[in-house]
Amino acid sequence: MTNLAIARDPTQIAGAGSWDYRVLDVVDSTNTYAARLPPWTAIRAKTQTAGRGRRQERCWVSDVGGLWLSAVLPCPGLRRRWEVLPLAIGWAVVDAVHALGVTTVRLRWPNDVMVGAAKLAGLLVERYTNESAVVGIGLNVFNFPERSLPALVGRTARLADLIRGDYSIDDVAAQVLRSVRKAHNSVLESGFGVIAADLNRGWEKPRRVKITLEGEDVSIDADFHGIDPEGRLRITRGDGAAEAYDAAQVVLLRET
Ligand code: BT5
Repeated sequence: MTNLAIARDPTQIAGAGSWDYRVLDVVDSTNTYAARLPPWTAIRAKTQTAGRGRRQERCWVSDVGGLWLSAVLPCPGLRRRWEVLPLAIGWAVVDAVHALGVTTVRLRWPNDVMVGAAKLAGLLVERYTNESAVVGIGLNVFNFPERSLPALVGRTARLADLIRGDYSIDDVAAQVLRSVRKAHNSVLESGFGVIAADLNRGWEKPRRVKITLEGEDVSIDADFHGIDPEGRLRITRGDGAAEAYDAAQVVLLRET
């Protein structure tokens, strides 16, 4: 376990790059709350009553002690440019957790932040307007999600078990917001190339996966080969034929 010593300076959040950062006690979903707020606003709730996952039927357990954060980002220019944002934010959260001292953190396509086979964080990126996107980040810190949802036993990780030291949820938020700004800058300045290359370098490839595609009942066995320049999942099946899918086409990806 890493020991963490973060400076306790309250301007740390400003140091993350002039975010308008607000902490609320309870909301239904920080993403819903942030939907009409201007870019560079970040909302953290101590708890959410209806935290949302990436699909309608999936909920996000948001008990006290976790980081439930939504950040509004400007998305100037072509809409297509920003379709890679969910992956770029996944990269950012891994970058932040890595900077906090957890070297084993990794991204499972498209945007589950994992330590081993346990989920540390999940992301929900939504576009409500042409000009901006809401980036929702749920990261387990001091909370116990499996106490609220026993089905999660053995399947979640939390920072408190990975890094020791005197730090707060706001300290973690500051680091995450810093990395989110870094990822946003990278997409703005050079498109997705830099982050895509970094992600592909970090992934173990090929890796056996089981995939359920939208509209199909049976899952397929495949080899994972990372992402293409648009961020789509690259796989091959038994016959060796290469295929690519975007995140909306894949209901479930399991590592086997
Ligand atoms: C996600 O969906 O992983 C996206 C989670 C995004 C949550 C943030 S919190 C701030 C913002 N406001 C919101 O309302 N949402 C965002 P998905 O890939 O569909 O995974 C959902 C699945 O993760 C659930 O079905 C559970 O199996 C599992 N899960 C739920 N709560 C969890 C938790 N606290 N830690 C780890 N896994 C969890």
